[in-house]
Amino acid sequence: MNQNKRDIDPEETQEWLESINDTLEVYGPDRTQYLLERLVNFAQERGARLPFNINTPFINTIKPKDQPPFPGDRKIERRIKSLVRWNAMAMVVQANKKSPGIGGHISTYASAATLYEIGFNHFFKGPEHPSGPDMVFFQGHASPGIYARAFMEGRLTENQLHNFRRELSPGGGLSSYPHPKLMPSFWEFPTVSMGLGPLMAIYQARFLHYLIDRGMVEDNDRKVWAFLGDGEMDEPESKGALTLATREGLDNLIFVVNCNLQRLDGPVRGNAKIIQELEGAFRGAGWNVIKIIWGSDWDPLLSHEQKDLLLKRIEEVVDGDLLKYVVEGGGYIREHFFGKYPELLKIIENIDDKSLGKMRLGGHDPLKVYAAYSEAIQRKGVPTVILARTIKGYGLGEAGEGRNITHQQKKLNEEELLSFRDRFNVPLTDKQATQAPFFKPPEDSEEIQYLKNRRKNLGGFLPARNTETKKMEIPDISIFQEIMEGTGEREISTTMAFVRLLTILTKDKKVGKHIVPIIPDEARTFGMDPLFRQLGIYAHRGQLYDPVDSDQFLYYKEEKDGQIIEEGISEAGAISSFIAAGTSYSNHKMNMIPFFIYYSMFGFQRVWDFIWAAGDICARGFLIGGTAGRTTLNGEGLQHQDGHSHLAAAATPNIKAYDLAYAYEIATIIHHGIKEMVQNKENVIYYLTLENENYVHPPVPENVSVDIIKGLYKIHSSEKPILRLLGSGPLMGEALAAADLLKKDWGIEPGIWNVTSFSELRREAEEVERWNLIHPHKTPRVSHLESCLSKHSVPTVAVSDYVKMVSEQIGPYVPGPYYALGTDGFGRSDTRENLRHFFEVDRYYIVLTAIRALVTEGNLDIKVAEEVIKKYNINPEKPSPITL
Ligand SMILES: Cc1ncc(C[n+]2csc(CCOP(=O)(O)OP(=O)(O)O)c2C)c(N)n1
Ligand SMILES: [Mg+2]
Repeated sequence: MNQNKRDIDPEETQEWLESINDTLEVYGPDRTQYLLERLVNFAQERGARLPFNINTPFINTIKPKDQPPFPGDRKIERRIKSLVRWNAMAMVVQANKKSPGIGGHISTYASAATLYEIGFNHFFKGPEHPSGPDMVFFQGHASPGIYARAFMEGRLTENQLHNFRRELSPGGGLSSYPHPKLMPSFWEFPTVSMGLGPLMAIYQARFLHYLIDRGMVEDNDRKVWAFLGDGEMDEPESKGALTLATREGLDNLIFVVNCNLQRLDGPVRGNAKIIQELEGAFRGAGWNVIKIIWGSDWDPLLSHEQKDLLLKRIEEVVDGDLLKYVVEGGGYIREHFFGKYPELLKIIENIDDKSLGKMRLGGHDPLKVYAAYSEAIQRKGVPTVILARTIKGYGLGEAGEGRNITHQQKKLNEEELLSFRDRFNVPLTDKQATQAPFFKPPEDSEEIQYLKNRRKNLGGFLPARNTETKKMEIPDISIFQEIMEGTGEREISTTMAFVRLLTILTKDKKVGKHIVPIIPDEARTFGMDPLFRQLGIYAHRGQLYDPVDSDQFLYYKEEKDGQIIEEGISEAGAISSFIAAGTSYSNHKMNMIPFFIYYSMFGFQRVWDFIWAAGDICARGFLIGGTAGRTTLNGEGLQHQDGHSHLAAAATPNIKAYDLAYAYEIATIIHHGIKEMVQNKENVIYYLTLENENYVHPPVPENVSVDIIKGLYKIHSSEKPILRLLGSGPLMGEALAAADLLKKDWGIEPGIWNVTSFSELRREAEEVERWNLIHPHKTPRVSHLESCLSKHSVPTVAVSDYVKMVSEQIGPYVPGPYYALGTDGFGRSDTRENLRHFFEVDRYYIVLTAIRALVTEGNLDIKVAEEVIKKYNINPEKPSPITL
């Protein structure tokens, strides 16, 4: 509402308002909305350009008269909540007393307690609920409160609480934040990297629809709840898929944004109103927005005859003012908020300063929160966001309530502990309270009985992560026979080989339906478009139009039970779908095998934080980096050519990364990966880079599959071993060509090996070395690298289409001198041949490096190196690709 527009004809205004009022009373809100929209459209059609007003007044969305009755026992619920508050605070205070600096957060949960408690007591469905459990994303920094509740429920011991943030302590501890990896039967959704939670929650809700629409799970009205910080909403990921949520009709999704108006350093929006800004964004995206700003204490004021003036005053103030009111208290509020208009002072004349300072806000009022949740779970067709106004550090008083330092508050002095105890009536003596002990009422107390009973009715405790999955058979590797046999004369790329493999896999009776191909608008680049028709593109609404290519066999086929998730240009969205599908074994007790196929450069580099979270959440699946290799993807230039994703992959503990040269390697690795994920229930993610260079793929040699999986297998042995070449992925061809040149031009026959994974080789060698280090009296173990290469301590030249550090990973474990060639530096566009020369990874540089290595060993004269340079026209003045 534009407050600055003057009312030039109040009488006419009144008539309009009255007629709207009549409609509201007689026909209700739907008819009222219809009429208002008609009016606006009517005016717009006649040329009036009326800007869309995205905001509603800064008051609660649900009117007191529309609030449902509260079904709980408010007194007992308050006592339970107070004890959870106390224990959450005590956990952090104790942890920091024992080890100063260990961290933890008091203020986030203090602000969110009511939001969670209403959920726990009345809404969140647990694991034994007949409909299946809700999926709840808890705000990461609120973890002490969630632990404290689990303690009250008898699910965590006092000792575990003592070891909050001390996971290496005897008996184990509690992880700082929600980490399924670290507490696999407790936490389900990692949320603490801000922004990932909201996006992942949207895609979990969408994946639930996907499974329902494909007939793979029943529609049991399960909900996804995401509890988020208002500061967190500034992350681009947080708001990045809001329109997807409405487009997909995700009425199974509820966001609860804890609007305490503060983030870490200070106000989220000192000069404006974050709640209004978020309302605009969500409404604009089509969400159902429920604001709970003011608590019941405010209801009488907001229906007072001066309500319009009060509303005007409410609209005037900014969040910075609202925060000041929290800190300064009743007298200040009277003077500075109400005092601006003397008429407003009248409406609070019967409220003393103390009571004024304690007037409850919406997010701390169980009735308001209950009303909002009730509406949210019933709302059909659209997702709901609840914007709940709270106070950060609620109850901490002088120790931090609403203050700028509150986020970092980890210690309370004796006086502060006593006032916290008094504020929440915790039954502890002064002496006890000053020690900040944990407190749990006896098992037969009203409180414990009540909360257990509530959870029993709702299907058990949560968070609780499921680890049981329906069994699924997997096919024998023989289904990939044609791929293993090689391509004969035909030249194809590894990408084409993969697409063939995926086609075979999706047709398989055992696992076919469980394969989830996920593509961010790149299917045609990878030659995957034939799958559109064969598998269908998932679309919740089916295909409402006749596609432009409907007359063709391979048309763009969208359908309600389509299998392909075509994500559009959102790698962050696609990886979130991957995470949802890859955790289906836990969330839906059913294995789904996601293949996220993307432009390799826009994978790790762009969404590594999500990939890290995928490790935390124990997701399983395949990441397929297509058009990879800095010189193999040749025309696209600097921003496209990936030469370093394998470095990131190597540093991500649950990722098994492979850069593959031949079709049979792809079949071997993918089959093995499926076996690990489905049969062995291992939480692994495979990362495969595939390229678009065409060449002939040989048939699989005998007995190499185990070595392919380990990362290294032999292509060719030398009669007189003095040199070894290691080729990898698309540069295997250059390694083979270099071997031919070495033999033809210099009479040297190197041994040739194919590296499928530098990082797997490195990991195993490291583990073996570690074991040998701490078991000095046992027979030393031998790594795969050592068992393959230790017979001859000759120079090794390794080449890959990635930065040198990728192949250098194994350097320390390779016997003899080790030389790595790689593609360090920014990419550029040119022919493959020119690029490989530019990056000094082509056959000629391999030969030169090999010859030079033999010179250094004393096997050849330095003159030979000079001859190599001359013979192959290597320009000594050529600039380095790293500095250029
Ligand atoms: C991606 C990311 N950046 C920064 C942080 C550090 N951080 C932790 S909490 C916090 C402030 C959170 O504010 P808000 O989202 O409003 O939550 P509140 O505690 O106020 O409920 C920040 C910056 C983080 N966890 N993740
Ligand atoms: Mg906040």
